Amino acid sequence: MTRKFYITTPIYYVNARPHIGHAYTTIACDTIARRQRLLGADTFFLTGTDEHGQKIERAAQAAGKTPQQYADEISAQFHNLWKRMGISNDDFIRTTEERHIKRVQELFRRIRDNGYIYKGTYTGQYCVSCELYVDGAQPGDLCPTCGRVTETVHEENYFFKLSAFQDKLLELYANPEFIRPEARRNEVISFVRSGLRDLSISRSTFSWGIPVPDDPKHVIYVWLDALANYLTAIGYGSTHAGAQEAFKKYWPADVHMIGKEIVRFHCVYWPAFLLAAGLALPKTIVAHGWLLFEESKMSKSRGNIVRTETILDVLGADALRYFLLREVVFGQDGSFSFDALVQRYNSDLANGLGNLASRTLTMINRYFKGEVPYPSPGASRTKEDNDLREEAQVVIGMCTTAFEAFDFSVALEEIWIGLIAKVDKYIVENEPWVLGEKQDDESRARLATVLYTSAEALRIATALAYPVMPDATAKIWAQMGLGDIKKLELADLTWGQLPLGTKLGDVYPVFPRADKSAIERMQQMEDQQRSPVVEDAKDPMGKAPVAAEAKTQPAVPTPAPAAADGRITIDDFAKIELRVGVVKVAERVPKADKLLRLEIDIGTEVRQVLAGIAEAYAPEALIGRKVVIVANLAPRKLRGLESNGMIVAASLEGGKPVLASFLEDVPVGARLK
Ligand code: ME8
Repeated sequence: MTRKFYITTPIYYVNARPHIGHAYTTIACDTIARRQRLLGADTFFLTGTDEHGQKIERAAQAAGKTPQQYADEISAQFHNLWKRMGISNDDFIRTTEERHIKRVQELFRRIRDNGYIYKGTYTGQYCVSCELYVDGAQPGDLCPTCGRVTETVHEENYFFKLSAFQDKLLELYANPEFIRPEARRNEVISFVRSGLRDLSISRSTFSWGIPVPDDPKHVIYVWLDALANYLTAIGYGSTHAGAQEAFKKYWPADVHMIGKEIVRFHCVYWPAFLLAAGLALPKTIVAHGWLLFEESKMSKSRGNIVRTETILDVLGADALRYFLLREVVFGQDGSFSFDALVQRYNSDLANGLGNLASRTLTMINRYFKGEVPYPSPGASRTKEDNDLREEAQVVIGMCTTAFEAFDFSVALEEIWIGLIAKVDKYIVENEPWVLGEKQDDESRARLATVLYTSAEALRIATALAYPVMPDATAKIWAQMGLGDIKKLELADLTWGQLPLGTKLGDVYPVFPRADKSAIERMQQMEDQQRSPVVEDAKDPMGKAPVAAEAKTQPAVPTPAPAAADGRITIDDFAKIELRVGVVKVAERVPKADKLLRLEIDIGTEVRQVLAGIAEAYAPEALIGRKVVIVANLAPRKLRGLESNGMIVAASLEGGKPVLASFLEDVPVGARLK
């Protein structure tokens, strides 16, 4: 029987236009869904919009629209954006759809019939922006999640017996797979251990929501309404046989992917609702971090959002997908900047995968009339040929493990550093362009092996990168004459499957290099859109005290006096920021014998550094090597190129530099002190 796989994004509130924070969750899910399809799973990928509640009602009012008109407009923006980005969702649910409304009412009835709902009076504080009851808060207190002022609510409500589930929930969290990563799991465990109070699950002072069955003065609490989408979209509560089948097949969800700020709703309330309804629990809830822009969470009320469309217009969807998954360590916060985006695009896509594809395929066109050449038999292969083959096999395994653990950045690092950089080096060392000029049989045979080996490694890198960059990899696949990449059977991917004699398709560059004007263009497009205010007058939720994440000015310490013998103090040393970086790109600087131009990833960004080490190190040998860089050195220009940092090296007699390195493995970005 075919294995099923059901994955969901959160459904997005329709009070804000989509930005790249939303795209981030959607891209991560799309990547997993595409990978699962290639692995043969019957995959269902769900996303949609969250349209009820006081927050949306007020936002619509402020915009002079009915809530439905307002929700229709913004929901369509999300829908259209995902279409434009080629997101492969199987359904898009809106909580204002009839199918959802009826099925949520059914869920409410079931929980009530099971004895977990009672009527009472709620008096306390409520955060409209998070749609969260803030237990224990006093009038005037701020929401602990978003920092906005809470409002006092006093109303008759239906309550859910959340307190009855404390022990069951704690038992559930004993399974480390249930909440990932571990930091979030610990957070939830400590929240639940501190005691759970019953939860109000209806509101009666506004009407934009789903009426409580048999008591329409109340609307169902928007989080119960929204969370239920994961059930209703696949047919829960339907009377149609087809929908019931689908529900039986897909529930429980394999992965709920969410941002870290909505962990409590998904990991405490949601499993408790499901337990109360007697339904199975999702297998894994994965929480990712935030995308930061200008050092705080990208969000509408801060006015610091970056629109996805801007990046699509200038660099395309695959560039954004690659950047977000490669740059941000999944589970942690990560910064977004246009500079870093363009640097990564050029170094990893234009110079990396794009360049590998175009040079390998162009040489096959030139030297073998566009047909994949026959390599020499195994016995005559060199150690380098065999090494590359083995490395490719290792990368297939490592990449699989990393994707399965949601370590997207590690999976991509494996492909780029573990494989693409090594093929580049292999090509440079084997100089197929020199072999191609010779006519003797031995050179021809070697050329065939070198180009076959490079093409086979390219095929494997392309297959592994497909879930992250579906569009560009599909083009490379077609250029290689391999047909439709969606038909690839990923579970069987192994060295040696490239059919000999395959006729290549048309070869053209997939990632044209971006110049500096790309950054300016994107910045201009955003500046025109962005509102300069922090408290958005049009945003009824705009009471966000930015201070919640604003930085306080550090106190300036009095410097300790320097020693009279010229030694420096620890404070002087602390001024030098030494960091571990990894070399991504290395090339000679034309007409400068000693200089190499390096692009070095230091964890938070990729830096261009010029280093006078060309006489001691071949550029190819440096790719993937960890180095130490002085990260806070003022930039300077050498040969017209800006150098942003300095590599640390010992200088031997005669001036030969030797790069500082480590015996143990050290993470990129680590600070030396
Ligand atoms: O929370 N960085 O919707 P939402 C990373 N409707 N991810 C971000 C982000 C950022 N700066 N900003 C938003 C809701 N997100 C509810 C969910 S589910 C039953 C109901 C992502 O539109 C993040 O994944 O406020 C967050 O969880 C999601 O957008 C939804 O945000």
